[in-house]
Amino acid sequence: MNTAILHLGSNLGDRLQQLEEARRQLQLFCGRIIRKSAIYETAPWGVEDQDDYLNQALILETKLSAQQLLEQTKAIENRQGRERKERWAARTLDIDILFYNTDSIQTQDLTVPHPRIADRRFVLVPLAEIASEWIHPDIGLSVQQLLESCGDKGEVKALPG
Ligand code: A4P
Ligand code: MG
Repeated sequence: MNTAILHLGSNLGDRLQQLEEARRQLQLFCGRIIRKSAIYETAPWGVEDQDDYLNQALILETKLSAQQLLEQTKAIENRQGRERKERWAARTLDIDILFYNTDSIQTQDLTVPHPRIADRRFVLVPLAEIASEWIHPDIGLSVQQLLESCGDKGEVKALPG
């Protein structure tokens, strides 16, 4: 069994419903969600002229390889109406693979750990809620340490409940 940590994002359409449907399809096609963070409302990062996101981090136990997991998560994004426009554009659903076991993977269509984890509070805050002691295999620091040294000041607030 493998452990993958995923990050979900949505800022188009019914954002809560998109995240819920993503979790349902992940359980159906990819494995078992063993932990999930709260859902956070976050200021858009990168391209700032767009609506706020909802973001959530998940720990998934899976029998899929990292490549198979990427294929399945892309299929889930596509079924949920994801359109690929310019980079960082608004989207119904984005599923990023943050970590896969302690692997470092670099192929044409997959980079793990996800390359921009350390720069983004909208990733680190939900991630620290469920995996604060997880060590970034390339940087050698824990998620909590990455959060403490992150210079991003973007707003990240947990939704109530
Ligand atoms: N890819 C490579 N590595 C991975 C990985 N570890 N996980 C490839 C997932 N995909 C990976 O992704 C482009 C390609 O990256 C894929 O074809 C896949 O093979 P995409 O989802 O089509 O495009 P994208 O998401 O626009 O690009 P990118 O560079 O992945 O953007 P990010 O880093 O996902 O950023 N602000 C807030 N507040 N919240 C957000 O969730 N998200 C983004 C997107 C920008 N700003 C945001 C948020
Ligand atoms: Mg993405």
